[in-house]
Amino acid sequence: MKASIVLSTHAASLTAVAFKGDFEANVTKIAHYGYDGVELAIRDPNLIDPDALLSVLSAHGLSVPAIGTGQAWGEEGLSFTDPDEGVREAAIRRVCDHIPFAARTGAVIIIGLLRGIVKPGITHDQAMAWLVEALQHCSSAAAPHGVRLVLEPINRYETTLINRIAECMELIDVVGADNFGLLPDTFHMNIEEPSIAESLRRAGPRIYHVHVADSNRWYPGAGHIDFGEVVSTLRDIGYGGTISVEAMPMPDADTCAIESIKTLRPLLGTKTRRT
Ligand code: LER
Ligand code: MN
Repeated sequence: MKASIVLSTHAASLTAVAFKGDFEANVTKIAHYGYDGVELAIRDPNLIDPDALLSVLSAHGLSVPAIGTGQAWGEEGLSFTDPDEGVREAAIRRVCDHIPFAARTGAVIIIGLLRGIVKPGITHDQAMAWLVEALQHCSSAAAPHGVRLVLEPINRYETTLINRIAECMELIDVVGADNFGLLPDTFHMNIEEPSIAESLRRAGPRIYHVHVADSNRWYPGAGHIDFGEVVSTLRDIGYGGTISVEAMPMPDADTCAIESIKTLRPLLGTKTRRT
């Protein structure tokens, strides 16, 4: 298993992103702290220069295991479940626009807050039907490029759609695409799941990416989640992907990154050198 940390390519209002702003300076620090990769939070892929980003990343030997899309919801209000058809279509287009860079980097595309919420006047069934339609569309568009998508169960205080792993597993069955899986986030799981280990076991091979933060959304080690159990459970179920730190920059971004890797590295094993 590898370790990454979330880095936004632009200034962002998302609170659980430790690094934003000067891309090269942040990448340099993250590599120096001992991470294998960076999860890139990208509001709009049309605003990035993929060649420039990749040249900085490869100079520092960092991979891109995942692309986060939530800023399109946070900053622009795009979602798969908005009552306005134009907004739903724009959200689908936005996800499809991420496919070329995801194909180049091998990143999974994360559907977190971009799924939306059940808006007033809309039934839960209607929102779910729009969600399934959007996920089927995006998964089919991504499949020929070898790109995978993941939906992240998010706690009840942030969305009314898919809070728990079990709900996401049902959704995965309904969507019916091999390149569509699940992203568990320990912060959300600590709120919603009776047992984090048991829910990870239930999700098994459909886990394509993992987010970690402690119970207080600070760095792993700052709260009461048992990361030894999280990592050993992931190992037991054969997870060989990346564990990505998505935590608040508390007490500051650098301490968050340093403390996170201090907790995770002994659990994950030595950093594998990229050649
Ligand atoms: C996104 O990965 C997430 O976990 C949400 O809570 C956004 O903050
Ligand atoms: Mn998350």
